[in-house]
Amino acid sequence: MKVTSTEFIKSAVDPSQYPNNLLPEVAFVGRSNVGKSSLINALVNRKRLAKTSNTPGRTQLVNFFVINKNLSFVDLPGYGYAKVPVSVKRGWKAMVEGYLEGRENLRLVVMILDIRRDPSENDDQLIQWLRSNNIKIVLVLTKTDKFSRGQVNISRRKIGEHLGVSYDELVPFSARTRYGKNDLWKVIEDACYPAP
Ligand SMILES: Nc1nc2c(ncn2[C@@H]2O[C@H](COP(=O)(O)OP(=O)(O)O)[C@@H](O)[C@H]2O)c(=O)[nH]1
Ligand SMILES: [Mg+2]
Repeated sequence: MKVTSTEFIKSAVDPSQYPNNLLPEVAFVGRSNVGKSSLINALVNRKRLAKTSNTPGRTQLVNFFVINKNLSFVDLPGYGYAKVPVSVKRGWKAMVEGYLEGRENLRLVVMILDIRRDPSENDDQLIQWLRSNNIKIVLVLTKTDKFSRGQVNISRRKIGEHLGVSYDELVPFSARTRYGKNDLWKVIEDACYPAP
Protein backbone atom coordinates (compact mmCIF):
# COMPACT_ATOMS: atom_id res chain seq x y z
CA MET A 1 0.00 0.00 0.00
CA LYS A 2 1.33 3.39 -0.95
CA VAL A 3 0.44 5.80 1.84
CA THR A 4 -0.30 9.26 0.49
CA SER A 5 -2.11 10.80 3.45
CA THR A 6 -2.48 10.24 7.18
CA GLU A 7 -4.79 12.14 9.46
CA PHE A 8 -5.35 12.01 13.21
CA ILE A 9 -9.11 12.16 13.73
CA LYS A 10 -9.67 12.08 17.49
CA SER A 11 -9.17 10.40 20.86
CA ALA A 12 -12.21 8.85 22.46
CA VAL A 13 -13.04 7.40 25.87
CA ASP A 14 -16.44 5.97 25.01
CA PRO A 15 -18.45 4.90 21.96
CA SER A 16 -20.51 8.08 21.81
CA GLN A 17 -17.28 9.84 20.80
CA TYR A 18 -16.21 7.41 18.06
CA PRO A 19 -16.13 8.85 14.56
CA ASN A 20 -19.04 7.66 12.46
CA ASN A 21 -17.33 7.66 9.08
CA LEU A 22 -17.50 3.82 9.13
CA LEU A 23 -14.56 3.26 6.81
CA PRO A 24 -13.04 -0.24 6.88
CA GLU A 25 -11.22 -0.26 10.21
CA VAL A 26 -8.12 -1.97 11.60
CA ALA A 27 -7.42 -1.94 15.34
CA PHE A 28 -3.95 -2.34 16.86
CA VAL A 29 -3.56 -3.88 20.28
CA GLY A 30 -0.79 -5.23 22.51
CA ARG A 31 0.98 -5.08 25.82
CA SER A 32 2.32 -1.66 26.82
CA ASN A 33 5.73 -0.94 25.36
CA VAL A 34 5.54 -3.84 22.90
CA GLY A 35 6.14 -1.45 19.98
CA LYS A 36 2.56 -0.71 18.87
CA SER A 37 3.04 2.99 18.16
CA SER A 38 6.31 2.28 16.34
CA LEU A 39 4.59 -0.35 14.21
CA ILE A 40 1.78 2.01 13.20
CA ASN A 41 4.28 4.75 12.35
CA ALA A 42 6.39 2.32 10.31
CA LEU A 43 3.35 1.13 8.36
CA VAL A 44 2.38 4.65 7.33
CA ASN A 45 5.91 6.07 6.98
CA ARG A 46 5.43 8.74 9.63
CA LYS A 47 7.73 9.52 12.54
CA ARG A 48 5.05 10.20 15.11
CA LEU A 49 1.52 9.79 13.90
CA ALA A 50 1.02 7.43 16.83
CA LYS A 51 3.07 8.74 19.72
CA THR A 52 5.90 6.56 20.92
CA SER A 53 6.91 6.83 24.52
CA ASN A 54 9.04 5.20 27.15
CA THR A 55 6.49 5.62 29.93
CA PRO A 56 4.06 2.81 29.20
CA GLY A 57 0.56 2.42 30.57
CA ARG A 58 -0.42 6.07 30.49
CA THR A 59 -2.68 6.28 27.47
CA GLN A 60 -6.17 5.05 28.17
CA LEU A 61 -7.73 6.46 25.05
CA VAL A 62 -8.93 4.99 21.77
CA ASN A 63 -7.17 6.97 19.02
CA PHE A 64 -8.58 7.13 15.50
CA PHE A 65 -6.64 7.85 12.30
CA VAL A 66 -7.59 7.89 8.62
CA ILE A 67 -5.12 6.62 6.02
CA ASN A 68 -5.42 7.63 2.36
CA LYS A 69 -8.90 8.97 3.14
CA ASN A 70 -10.33 5.46 2.86
CA LEU A 71 -9.00 3.32 5.69
CA SER A 72 -9.37 3.77 9.44
CA PHE A 73 -6.67 2.81 11.96
CA VAL A 74 -7.39 2.57 15.66
CA ASP A 75 -4.70 2.62 18.32
CA LEU A 76 -6.14 0.87 21.38
CA PRO A 77 -4.61 1.40 24.84
CA GLY A 78 -1.85 -1.04 25.84
CA TYR A 79 -2.36 -3.50 28.65
CA GLY A 80 -0.42 -5.47 31.22
CA TYR A 81 1.64 -2.70 32.70
CA ALA A 82 2.28 -3.84 36.28
CA LYS A 83 2.29 -0.44 37.93
CA VAL A 84 -1.17 0.53 36.73
CA PRO A 85 -3.80 0.46 39.53
CA VAL A 86 -6.57 -2.16 39.40
CA SER A 87 -9.18 0.53 38.69
CA VAL A 88 -7.27 1.51 35.54
CA LYS A 89 -7.01 -2.15 34.47
CA ARG A 90 -10.79 -2.50 34.80
CA GLY A 91 -11.20 0.69 32.82
CA TRP A 92 -8.99 -0.75 30.10
CA LYS A 93 -11.09 -3.91 29.81
CA ALA A 94 -14.35 -2.00 29.61
CA MET A 95 -12.95 0.45 27.07
CA VAL A 96 -11.29 -2.09 24.79
CA GLU A 97 -14.01 -4.73 24.94
CA GLY A 98 -16.62 -2.01 24.45
CA TYR A 99 -14.83 -0.93 21.30
CA LEU A 100 -14.20 -4.45 19.95
CA GLU A 101 -17.71 -5.72 20.62
CA GLY A 102 -19.59 -2.84 19.13
CA ARG A 103 -17.61 -1.66 16.15
CA GLU A 104 -19.45 -2.81 13.04
CA ASN A 105 -16.84 -1.55 10.54
CA LEU A 106 -13.99 -3.40 12.32
CA ARG A 107 -12.35 -5.72 9.77
CA LEU A 108 -9.17 -6.85 11.53
CA VAL A 109 -7.34 -6.72 14.83
CA VAL A 110 -3.55 -6.54 14.57
CA MET A 111 -2.24 -8.03 17.78
CA ILE A 112 1.38 -7.22 18.48
CA LEU A 113 3.75 -9.47 20.40
CA ASP A 114 7.48 -9.16 21.14
CA ILE A 115 9.35 -11.90 19.26
CA ARG A 116 11.74 -12.20 22.23
CA ARG A 117 9.08 -12.95 24.84
CA ASP A 118 6.62 -15.71 25.64
CA PRO A 119 3.06 -14.43 25.24
CA SER A 120 1.69 -13.25 28.59
CA GLU A 121 -1.51 -14.38 30.26
CA ASN A 122 -3.08 -11.10 29.12
CA ASP A 123 -2.06 -11.84 25.52
CA ASP A 124 -3.57 -15.33 25.78
CA GLN A 125 -6.81 -14.05 27.29
CA LEU A 126 -7.25 -11.38 24.65
CA ILE A 127 -6.65 -13.85 21.81
CA GLN A 128 -9.21 -16.27 23.30
CA TRP A 129 -11.68 -13.42 23.72
CA LEU A 130 -11.22 -12.24 20.12
CA ARG A 131 -11.63 -15.77 18.81
CA SER A 132 -14.78 -16.38 20.83
CA ASN A 133 -16.20 -13.14 19.43
CA ASN A 134 -15.31 -14.19 15.86
CA ILE A 135 -13.09 -11.17 15.31
CA LYS A 136 -10.44 -11.64 12.65
CA ILE A 137 -6.90 -11.30 13.99
CA VAL A 138 -3.35 -11.26 12.71
CA LEU A 139 -0.50 -11.84 15.13
CA VAL A 140 2.60 -9.74 14.52
CA LEU A 141 5.93 -10.61 16.14
CA THR A 142 7.83 -7.37 16.34
CA LYS A 143 11.41 -6.34 17.22
CA THR A 144 12.87 -9.07 14.98
CA ASP A 145 15.92 -6.81 14.49
CA LYS A 146 16.99 -7.88 17.99
CA PHE A 147 17.34 -11.47 16.78
CA SER A 148 19.27 -13.42 14.18
CA ARG A 149 17.24 -15.04 11.42
CA GLY A 150 17.66 -18.43 13.10
CA GLN A 151 16.37 -17.07 16.40
CA VAL A 152 13.40 -15.49 14.61
CA ASN A 153 12.38 -18.87 13.16
CA ILE A 154 12.78 -20.70 16.45
CA SER A 155 10.79 -18.12 18.36
CA ARG A 156 8.09 -17.92 15.69
CA ARG A 157 7.58 -21.67 15.93
CA LYS A 158 7.57 -21.64 19.73
CA ILE A 159 5.09 -18.76 20.02
CA GLY A 160 2.89 -20.44 17.39
CA GLU A 161 2.79 -23.63 19.45
CA HIS A 162 2.09 -21.72 22.63
CA LEU A 163 -0.86 -19.90 21.06
CA GLY A 164 -2.11 -22.79 18.94
CA VAL A 165 -1.68 -20.95 15.65
CA SER A 166 0.23 -22.03 12.58
CA TYR A 167 3.62 -20.60 11.63
CA ASP A 168 1.97 -18.84 8.67
CA GLU A 169 -0.47 -16.95 10.87
CA LEU A 170 2.40 -15.07 12.51
CA VAL A 171 3.96 -12.10 10.75
CA PRO A 172 7.54 -11.28 11.81
CA PHE A 173 8.11 -7.53 11.81
CA SER A 174 10.56 -4.81 12.73
CA ALA A 175 9.71 -1.13 13.04
CA ARG A 176 13.41 -0.38 12.96
CA THR A 177 14.27 -2.14 9.67
CA ARG A 178 10.68 -2.21 8.22
CA TYR A 179 11.03 -5.98 7.84
CA GLY A 180 7.60 -7.57 7.29
CA LYS A 181 5.91 -4.30 6.37
CA ASN A 182 4.67 -5.47 2.96
CA ASP A 183 3.44 -8.77 4.39
CA LEU A 184 1.43 -6.96 7.04
CA TRP A 185 -0.04 -4.51 4.53
CA LYS A 186 -1.11 -7.48 2.40
CA VAL A 187 -3.03 -8.97 5.36
CA ILE A 188 -4.63 -5.58 6.08
CA GLU A 189 -5.66 -5.01 2.46
CA ASP A 190 -7.08 -8.53 2.13
CA ALA A 191 -9.19 -7.98 5.25
CA CYS A 192 -10.36 -4.48 4.35
CA TYR A 193 -10.82 -4.78 0.60
CA PRO A 194 -11.73 -8.42 -0.04
CA ALA A 195 -11.82 -9.48 -3.69
CA PRO A 196 -15.46 -9.40 -4.89
N1 LIG B 1 14.74 -2.65 18.31
C1 LIG B 1 13.47 -2.29 18.17
N2 LIG B 1 12.88 -1.49 19.08
C2 LIG B 1 11.59 -1.16 18.91
C3 LIG B 1 10.82 -1.65 17.81
N3 LIG B 1 9.58 -1.17 17.93
C4 LIG B 1 9.55 -0.40 19.05
N4 LIG B 1 10.76 -0.39 19.65
C5 LIG B 1 11.12 0.33 20.89
O1 LIG B 1 10.29 -0.15 21.94
C6 LIG B 1 9.90 0.92 22.81
C7 LIG B 1 8.39 1.02 22.89
O2 LIG B 1 7.89 1.37 21.62
P1 LIG B 1 6.43 2.01 21.43
O3 LIG B 1 6.18 2.02 19.98
O4 LIG B 1 6.31 3.30 22.16
O5 LIG B 1 5.54 0.92 22.16
P2 LIG B 1 3.98 0.95 22.57
O6 LIG B 1 3.93 1.29 24.04
O7 LIG B 1 3.52 -0.45 22.35
O8 LIG B 1 3.28 1.94 21.69
C8 LIG B 1 10.56 2.19 22.25
O9 LIG B 1 11.76 2.40 22.95
C9 LIG B 1 10.83 1.82 20.78
O10 LIG B 1 11.92 2.50 20.22
C10 LIG B 1 11.49 -2.51 16.85
O11 LIG B 1 10.92 -3.00 15.87
N5 LIG B 1 12.80 -2.79 17.09
MG1 LIG C 1 2.16 3.59 22.22
